[in-house]
Amino acid sequence: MLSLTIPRVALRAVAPSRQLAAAAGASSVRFASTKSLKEAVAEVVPEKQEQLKKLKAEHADAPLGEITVSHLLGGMRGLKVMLWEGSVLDSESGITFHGKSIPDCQKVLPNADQIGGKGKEILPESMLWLLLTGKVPTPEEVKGLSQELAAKGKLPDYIEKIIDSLPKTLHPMTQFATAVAALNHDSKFAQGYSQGLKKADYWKPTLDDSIDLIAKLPAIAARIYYNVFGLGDGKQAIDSSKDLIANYSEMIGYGDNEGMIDYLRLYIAIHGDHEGGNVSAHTAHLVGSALSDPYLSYSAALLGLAGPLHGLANQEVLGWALAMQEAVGGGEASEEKIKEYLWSTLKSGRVVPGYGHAVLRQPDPRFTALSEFCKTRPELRDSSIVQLVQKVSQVAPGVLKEHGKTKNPFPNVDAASGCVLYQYGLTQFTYYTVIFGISRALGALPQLVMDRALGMPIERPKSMSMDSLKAFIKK
Ligand code: CMX
Repeated sequence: MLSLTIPRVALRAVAPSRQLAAAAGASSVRFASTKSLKEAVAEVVPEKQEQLKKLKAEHADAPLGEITVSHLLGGMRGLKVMLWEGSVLDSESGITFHGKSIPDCQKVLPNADQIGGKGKEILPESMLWLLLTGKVPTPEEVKGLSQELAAKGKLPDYIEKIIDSLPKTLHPMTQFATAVAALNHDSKFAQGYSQGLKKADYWKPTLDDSIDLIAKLPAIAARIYYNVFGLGDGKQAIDSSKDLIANYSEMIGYGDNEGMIDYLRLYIAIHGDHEGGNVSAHTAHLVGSALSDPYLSYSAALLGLAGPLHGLANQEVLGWALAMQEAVGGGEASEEKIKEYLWSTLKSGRVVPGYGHAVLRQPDPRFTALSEFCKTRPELRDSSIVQLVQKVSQVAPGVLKEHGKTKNPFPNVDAASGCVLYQYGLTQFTYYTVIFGISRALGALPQLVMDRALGMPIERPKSMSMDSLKAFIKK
């Protein structure tokens, strides 16, 4: 493969390979010649269409299990009724992204060091590429994507005005969903559809809109942070030589904090996709199945993410952990005191936030990855709240097992995510789910592209009333 050398300077977004080639000869970062994300997706689409055709032809009638009344009454747990290409969640081993575990991804997906920045954690751009194409991108491909996102990252004036007009007291997630929905003003998919776009081409403007939205999420999130908390610079200072999260960090006032920037990269990369059945991903897919454009579909997903049993749990965890810290002490708290606190939560009829999962039956590998990150940084190793959260993760499974209700007594990702943000000084926990919201687009939107490429139909499961259910069973 051809090898190029480019300087660490801003390159414009369009046709990154050509620009990198143009810049060849200058010193410092080496890349391999390659393609744009859109070209890479265009290669994958016919393969996926062929795979679907075969599946339909050869296995259309293969049973995938039995549907019982308890499925209908129990939130459809375990029912295999959705196609989702980006990731698969195994109850024992956890999430894999196109077959790759989080440690695999940490080994093979390009990081900031490899594209001329600073940082060792997975770049969200790399994860996005993997989720969309199933392929590991080269550093040059990631750099090109980073530049494309930077070029598309600035918000139109009307979006800034909409966010600025919202009351500061409105929850940041409601603000986030509002701004994302309003971006559909410029949707290429919606415009193309109204002008008679052919079905075979639906995926193309869906991809354009998706990339545009992913590019703008950090600026929306930063504007909300600035308005609600008066923090960050309130400008959209997007530097095309920087990756998505380096730019986001700059906008929220963490541009100089290497630990925080790399933590945000890891956090956002590994929260990106968790197969299709979770509330946010499923919502994007469902709303998108009505051919709503990516902005509307993802806005709806964000509103699902804002529920306390889903994404909002990371906000809940931190409030709960800080109250515990006050009651029992920090990292030095005794096991007995932690147990007592856990029991007091359970006896008051509340759930222990950050524990349990609808699918997982082991500790969440995302929790493990974030905990491992904490070990690599002295400012986190020495943090009282990080230490307390780690200690609780050893004590809580025993208490939850004894309590006997939850099917999974182990920590999920939300148990660990907030305490690191808190330690780095991002103490506004009503903002935490917004960061999750930047992330989930990495998985939900690629599936929307694939749904359109595969011509997936509008989703319309059958519902039943209790009377009709009874009559059906009698028959
Ligand atoms: N603390 C106390 N009780 C719990 C519990 C917890 N952490 N997790 C589950 N339970 C209870 C449930 O409330 C349920 O009780 P009821 O029978 O009285 O309704 C019982 O255990 C069985 O629930 P389950 O089958 O184990 O769990 P579900 O699939 O119904 O729910 C989840 C999964 C995540 C909503 C649940 O474990 C929970 O509420 N956890 C705390 C909130 C949380 O951390 N959410 C984040 C999840 C990750 C994510 O979506 O990002």
